[in-house]
Amino acid sequence: NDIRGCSRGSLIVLEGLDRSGKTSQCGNLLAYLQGKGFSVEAWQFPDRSTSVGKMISAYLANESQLDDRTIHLLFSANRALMENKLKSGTTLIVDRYSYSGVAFSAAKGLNIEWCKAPEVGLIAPDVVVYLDVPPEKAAERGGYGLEKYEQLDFQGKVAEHYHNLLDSSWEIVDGSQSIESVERQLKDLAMHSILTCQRGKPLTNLWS
Ligand code: NYM
Repeated sequence: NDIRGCSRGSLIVLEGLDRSGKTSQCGNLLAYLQGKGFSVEAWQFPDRSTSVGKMISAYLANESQLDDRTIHLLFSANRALMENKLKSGTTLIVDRYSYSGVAFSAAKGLNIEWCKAPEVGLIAPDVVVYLDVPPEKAAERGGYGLEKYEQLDFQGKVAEHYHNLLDSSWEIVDGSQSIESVERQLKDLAMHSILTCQRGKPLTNLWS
């Protein structure tokens, strides 16, 4: 059996605090899987290229003001449907997903069930990798403080909400290790997930 054949792709999500290393690791994983000959794309939420994404970007840059519920719903509306891509055999590596939506909005005090509601029924990831970095350590990594939410006390609250959301299906990777070590673990997790999907693991939905 050619493991690169056209069964469905895997939905691999990376989550974590700001500056936890998600974006670089997504790039490395993409290159690795492409090198292996897989059909794979890297996506990122918020997707700032769309018109809704531009509103989100302006909000994060403190160039516009929106109330907490409105920005939550914009983040939600920004999450494109992935089903057709996955079914066509393409694996998606996604930098942030609904869990960011819930963790960041809940950290502002919004009701958790209300935060989940607009995304009930979205495709559930096959694997969620949480890059675990203490907020204090992430804050040392530079570039911090340029966007809304990038403050130590707020990130501490976000971390608490992530920890409330995670369940036994999440893979927690210690993001304080060397880049190479994190990379190795991500490759193994991704390969395992891709193979499981190719063997017929069904798609499921979020928050159900
Ligand atoms: N963010 C991201 C949310 O508050 N809700 C969401 O649904 C998503 C996807 O946007 N601080 C926040 C987390 C980040 C910020 O994301 C921008 P990034 O990955 O830094 O571009």
